[in-house]
Amino acid sequence: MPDAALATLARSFPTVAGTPDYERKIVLIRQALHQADTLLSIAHPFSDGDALGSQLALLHWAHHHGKRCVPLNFDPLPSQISWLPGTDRLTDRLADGETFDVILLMETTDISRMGDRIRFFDRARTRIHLDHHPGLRGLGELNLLDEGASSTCEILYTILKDGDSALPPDVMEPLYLGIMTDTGNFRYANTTPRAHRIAAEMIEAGLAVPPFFKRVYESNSPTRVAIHGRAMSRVARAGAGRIVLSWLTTADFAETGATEVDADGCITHLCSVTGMEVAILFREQPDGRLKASFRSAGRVDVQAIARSYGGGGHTLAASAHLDRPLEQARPEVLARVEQALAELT
Ligand SMILES: [Mn+2]
Repeated sequence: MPDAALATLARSFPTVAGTPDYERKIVLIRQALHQADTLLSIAHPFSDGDALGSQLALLHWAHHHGKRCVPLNFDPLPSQISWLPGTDRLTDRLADGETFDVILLMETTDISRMGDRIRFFDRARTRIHLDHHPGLRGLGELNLLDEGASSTCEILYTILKDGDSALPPDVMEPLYLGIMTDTGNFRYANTTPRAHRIAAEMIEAGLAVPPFFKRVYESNSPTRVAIHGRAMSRVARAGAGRIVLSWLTTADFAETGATEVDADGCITHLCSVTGMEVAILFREQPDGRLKASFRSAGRVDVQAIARSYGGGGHTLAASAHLDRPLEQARPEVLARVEQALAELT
């Protein structure tokens, strides 16, 4: 293939797995990584298991190959993933004028979330963009945007797993964590045969699943369990059982000693109730405002509801902040959700 055609292919997006173009890109990215002496990676704000996992896997892979690798990461990590080896190497700054051969933009998702962090994109000669979110634009000279992949870690695994030999444990383990957390422990719609095959390869190579499950899903503090219990104890239904709601007050946080972070995920308990179409969790915030979080089972666009209150999110998960007390907001929001349900055919 002539150089110009190869460069056009390298920039193109999205790329469909299993096609010759996909295989060519994997080879091109591998070559670029092997040729580089210095690598930089960057994650989206408040990195999750997939963002962190891909950064740490690249970090350890680079060290095995004698390369310098700097993982840029700017925010505190949730305790469920902060135990991964290598997090002490994360940094939020670069030396003035330091440049790199390659920067990897992995799991950067929506570029608007990066803020002024995009200034770091220019610190390298070659940009490689790996992601699995739909509808993204390729930002690199080499783009592998694979909407069929469960996670960015799955894409990175395919790149780093070159030949029959297994990846070293310190490269494989963060990749497994990224696939596990992005698929909700192999439960969500992105739990594909490919994701399972890669997990199977890792288990064949000696990865032990139970410690990962324990560290990610069963390492709660008592205060976290207590605040979740408060939300669960108040579970109520409305709209003929199709709306499931609960709430947390500032008194709940004071009495249990729980933090805002402890309360994360409370709404998933509401989603487990039979017949739920929309789950709503109200949380009184330390600043006196009220946060309303929404989840949809699939038929109601909760992003539209959140947006009507100045919030946002995704079709199936969204939130908004309201400047009124719980007693006033609760019936008002319920009425709006009931109206959205009534509009369903
Ligand atoms: Mn992801």
